[in-house]
Amino acid sequence: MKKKITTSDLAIYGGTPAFAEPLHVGKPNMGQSKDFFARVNDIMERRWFSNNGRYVQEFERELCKFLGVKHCIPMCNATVALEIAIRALELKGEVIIPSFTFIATAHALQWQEVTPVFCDIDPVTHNLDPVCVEKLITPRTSGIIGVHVWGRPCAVETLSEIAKRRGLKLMFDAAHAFACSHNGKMIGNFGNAEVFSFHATKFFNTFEGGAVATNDDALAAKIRLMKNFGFQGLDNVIYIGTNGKMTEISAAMGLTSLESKNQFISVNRANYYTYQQHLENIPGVRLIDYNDNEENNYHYIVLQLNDKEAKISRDQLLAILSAENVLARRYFFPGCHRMEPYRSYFPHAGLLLPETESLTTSVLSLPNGDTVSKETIKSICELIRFSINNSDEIRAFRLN
Ligand code: T4K
Repeated sequence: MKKKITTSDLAIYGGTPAFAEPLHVGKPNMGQSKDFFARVNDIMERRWFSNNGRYVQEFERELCKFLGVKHCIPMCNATVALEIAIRALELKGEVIIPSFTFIATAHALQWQEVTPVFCDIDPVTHNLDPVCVEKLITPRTSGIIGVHVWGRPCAVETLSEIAKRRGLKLMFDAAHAFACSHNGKMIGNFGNAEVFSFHATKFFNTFEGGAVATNDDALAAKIRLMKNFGFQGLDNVIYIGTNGKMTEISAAMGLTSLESKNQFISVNRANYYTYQQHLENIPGVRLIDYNDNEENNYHYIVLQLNDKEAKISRDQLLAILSAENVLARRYFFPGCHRMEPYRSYFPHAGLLLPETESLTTSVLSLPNGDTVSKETIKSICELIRFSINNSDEIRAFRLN
């Protein structure tokens, strides 16, 4: 990064961007490519590419071992995995979910004509607020899907108690939470089922991929059939099914990624603390916390901005950083309830979602992973510090 000295050096005013190349949030983590290519060569030689091949089976065994769960069924992506789990659990009518999530959580329900009912979140954990959940239960409610946002576990026990007492199914969208734990138990073991994403942008990837984890044998058997068109045996279809299968190449990537997961975590963790250190004492800026007594993947570096204290809005900061080639992301702006078709179906949903509305305008995800050096982090933090310390001048210059 070149030295930024004055406001007029900022790229929003025509200065050269601080970074020559874009710094992306979500740049994939990669294990050892030689181990991956060895597996790929084997796949090519044996000409077995899909349909529960050797690598997918091995991947499933390794996942189960790591998570301490009975079943962790690999799939082509988490969205299809969610759809299959929702169908296998026979969710119908209404299902309560947070609006503060990636749109896939809502779409997986709506795609099957189940209505997502958007619930507000706890401003501290960013996860479903159980008090709001309880208020939204109606005779049409069949389940709750909590999302472990940023890999930080939902209020698992309270949600389980509510689900049990009200006769509801409980699922978790654990797309962010691979390699995270709750009360010493790995995520993947809670509710009726949990769904991981192994998308390229996730902590742990199989290019595209996902999995449904469950300790329920009957549910797992049903999910296995549903992800393979409903086939039981060669010529016998017993359920409506779809194609949710993971390819052998993806499983090869998964096995390779698994071998490096501790390395991914230690890099992410070190980066997280470097950000913490360099963002200290900037007015209105804090990073989300992780509970160091649990397993975390530290994949998400989430800055929360108090615009009154910082005297600059989240979107102004985003514009400044983007111009410098720091491509931070506003996950999950504007919230599912403000996206179609939900904003047309429920135009007033925001009135019941004050914490969601506030959070979607105050958080910013920053780059992480092994392509982000300590020096880069320091420079990103300096840009943030400079922007906030000089917010009056910057605003007067151009931003509104
Ligand atoms: N539930 C939750 C809570 C989720 O967050 C997600 C996915 C799902 C369910 C569904 O999981 P999957 O069906 O995808 O397995 C990205 C991802 O595509 C999506 O998987 C993820 N959540 C979401 C949070 O982020 P976009 O629309 O932001 O993607 P895009 O193309 O803007 O890329 C994100 C960033 O990553 C960019 O800065 C570029 C960078 N990138 C991306 C790819 C694919 C790379 O550097 N390399 C790459 O290969 O959705």
